[in-house]
Amino acid sequence: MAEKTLAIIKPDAVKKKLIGKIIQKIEEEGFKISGLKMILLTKEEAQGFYIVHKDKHFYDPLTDFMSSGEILIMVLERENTISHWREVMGATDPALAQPGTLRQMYGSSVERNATHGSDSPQTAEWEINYFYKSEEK
Ligand code: IDP
Ligand code: MG
Repeated sequence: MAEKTLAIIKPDAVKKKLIGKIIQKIEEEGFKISGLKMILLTKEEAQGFYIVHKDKHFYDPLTDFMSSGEILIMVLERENTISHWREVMGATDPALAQPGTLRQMYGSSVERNATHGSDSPQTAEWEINYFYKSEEK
């Protein structure tokens, strides 16, 4: 079974009408999109999703941002899904991301960096379960 990752198009990129360009890149990179939905997180849901960062200085503004507008949630699959998606996104800070990466092209700050990707198989499983609970799965 192919490795899965959770990918998110964040509120900044949705507002900038970048959904089409980002999904085009996802398909060109050989990912299969095996789940996709648009949702608006509550502050509490954003806090739950980013609970690993609860002690970081950016937790409160980050969870405000992530609940500030609709986001597109996707489950992606291919070979080396997790590492390849993180490569396609680029570094967390768009200013440090390689040319041609999604965050370099579409991010505007370390917080508003257009996309999310899981960082390990364990995290991917937890994150996918967070958004695709029980009967929906
Ligand atoms: P990642 O998204 O590249 O895995 P993480 O360190 O897991 O990066 O951070 C989660 C998210 O928190 C980032 O994508 C970004 O939106 C935000 N973030 C990370 N570091 C900072 C920071 O120093 N200032 C503001 N926001 C940050
Ligand atoms: Mg992370």
